[in-house]
Amino acid sequence: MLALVTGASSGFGYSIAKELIRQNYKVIGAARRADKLEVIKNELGDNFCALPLDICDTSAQIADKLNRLPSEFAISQIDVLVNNAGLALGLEAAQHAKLDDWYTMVDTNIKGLMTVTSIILPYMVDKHSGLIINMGSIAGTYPYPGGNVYGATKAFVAQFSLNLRADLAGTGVRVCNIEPGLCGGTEFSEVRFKGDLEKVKTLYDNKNPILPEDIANTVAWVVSQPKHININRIELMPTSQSFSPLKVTESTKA
Ligand code: NDP
Ligand code: 8X3
Repeated sequence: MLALVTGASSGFGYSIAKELIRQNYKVIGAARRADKLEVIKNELGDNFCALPLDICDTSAQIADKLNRLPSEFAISQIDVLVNNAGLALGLEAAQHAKLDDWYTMVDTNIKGLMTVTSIILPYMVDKHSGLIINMGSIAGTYPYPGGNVYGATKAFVAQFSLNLRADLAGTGVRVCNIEPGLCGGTEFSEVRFKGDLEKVKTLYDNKNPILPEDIANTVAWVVSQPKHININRIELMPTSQSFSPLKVTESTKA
């Protein structure tokens, strides 16, 4: 069995690659940082193929890299695509957010995911088999202050996953959207807070968040389901996370 995991250089992607290899998969691990992927290859061995790749590149550039992989990692043979690469930038209210950050989130979480999917999908349809696992987020379902474009990109991922299912009816290709809440042990918040480690620490301290291994276990469970079962979506939170009341402010005078 062969899997392509995007965002494999850290966090969930690394743990997912490790778990799938433990389950006898071969894994193509894609991310921008070649040095990180090389360290992971040294750890995980020959069943891991490091693929330095920016999912924001053009479809032709990405397809070209994927087509040059060694035959045992041929894209025509990919059984599982884990569209995990993604990021949040900033937690400011929309009126204070940076437009460039918004564009980067859209380019990565939406357009990059679409590009990789569009390259791999025809091969899966041709062999009447395949599983696409998208990494959504609770931010795609529940609004929160500062979640603006990040949450909107994950709402796209959730609806794209369901619409893919509609299009793929009868093809044997399955699609699942995993929607985690607060997860620690990744670079996610360091990226979101642009290196402000104090903010990162405050967010996770004493929260007992989900860990990358938990997400890897979730992926392992999804891939272990028999082919006649499609897990449409999975939403998971740490027990320490739940919901706030709706906010009501005093009305403003014009
Ligand atoms: P990390 O920052 O640890 O991992 C993100 C991964 O995406 C890295 O491997 C990074 O590698 C890769 N990546 C980012 N941009 C690109 C790009 N343009 N091309 C290729 N790879 C890219 O965060 P997580 O592991 O936490 O996040 C993984 C996914 O899970 C994301 O989609 C995130 O939105 C989602 N998620 C995270 C949650 C959390 O609380 N941590 C909760 C819910 C969902 P590199 O920099 O080397 O390119
Ligand atoms: C990341 C989870 O709650 O920080 O997608 O948006 S959250």
